[in-house]
Amino acid sequence: MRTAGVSGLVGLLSAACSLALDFDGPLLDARPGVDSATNTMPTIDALPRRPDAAPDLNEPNDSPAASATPIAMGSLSGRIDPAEDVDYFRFTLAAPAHVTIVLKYHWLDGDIDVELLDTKYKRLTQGVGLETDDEVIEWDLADSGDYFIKVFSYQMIFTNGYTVQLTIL
Ligand SMILES: [Ca+2]
Ligand SMILES: [Ca+2]
Repeated sequence: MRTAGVSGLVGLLSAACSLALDFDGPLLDARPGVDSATNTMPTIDALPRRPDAAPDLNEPNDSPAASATPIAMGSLSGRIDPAEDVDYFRFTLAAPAHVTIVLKYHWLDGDIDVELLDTKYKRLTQGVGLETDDEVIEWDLADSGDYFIKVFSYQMIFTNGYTVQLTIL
């Protein structure tokens, strides 16, 4: 009985392990540039970089309080480069509004993400999709004041260009 019980337990554990180690499905955390066999990243210099990348005319915009780029209804283009770069945009509401923020970029060139921050720089929501070209945020803002859009690269390891589009309704 005791031997059979242990054997049964081993069987259960084996079944659990084989489930946990099933790599046939899609990789949930696949990222551009990641070697799926070793799960390692190439060096930043080896990552794809557009040779014709234009400089980011909105720089410096690394601080929400001191240097955020003003944005109104419409679009602005920017670039995360170097990978540690963070870009802040500021828009002002005079009354409650429904805002839509679309971050347009090519995911295969480098994964970048977007966040919406409130008047005190606290994150309200984020767009951090995997393996998609664009991030979309929709949010209802109840108070007037200055709000902030933060654009940055996943784990600060990618460079990429983007367009951020703001709609206020
Ligand atoms: Ca930038
Ligand atoms: Ca910046």
